[in-house]
Amino acid sequence: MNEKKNKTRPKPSGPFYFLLANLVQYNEVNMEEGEAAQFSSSAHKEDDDRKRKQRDELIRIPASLDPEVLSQLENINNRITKLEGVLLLQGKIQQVNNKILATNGKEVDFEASKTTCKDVHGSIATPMYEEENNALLTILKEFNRYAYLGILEGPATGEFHYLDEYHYNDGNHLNYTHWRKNEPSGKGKENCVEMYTDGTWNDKACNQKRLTVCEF
Ligand SMILES: [Ca+2]
Repeated sequence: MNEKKNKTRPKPSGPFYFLLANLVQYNEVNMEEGEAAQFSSSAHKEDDDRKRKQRDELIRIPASLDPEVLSQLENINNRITKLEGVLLLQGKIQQVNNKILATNGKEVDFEASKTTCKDVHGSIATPMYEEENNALLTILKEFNRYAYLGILEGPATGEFHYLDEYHYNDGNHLNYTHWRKNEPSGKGKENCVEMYTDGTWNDKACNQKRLTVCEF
């Protein structure tokens, strides 16, 4: 077992932050378009600099200060919290740190798992801390199945890295591992990583059927 010390927490993620980011972007784009239209109707070129400055100032106003946007966000947040409560109550999701873990209950190979998660704007479960490993373990125990993790071997044999850039931390080195004794053992022939139903990890060929668990 090799557990390195945690370095940084993952960035905020999940449905609420996704919606927040989109709303902020939407509001800024609207302001930009409105101002741009105003510019095109202006015949006074000498005012351009002043108007551009005003425009820049307008764009810098955070959308989060708009009472209507704030009200919408609060409403969305309340509804998401209620939905999360229902899903937690039914044991459909695991919530840990800023992540939500969920499975569709299906067993497919690594590439298919990766695609399934990406299609729903998530990624394969990638435990970066012990508590995240435990949350995933809860799902695996419930289904009594192993699952692939969002970790791959390479480029060097015996070196493992996170699948996508969202998990990169200090380069792409793993900041947490939970290998079973004598693993990884594939010597370059087992490029994927699976979690057993005791929470330990094993490097494994990527073509096995494993439970798809995504994180959001
Ligand atoms: Ca192995």
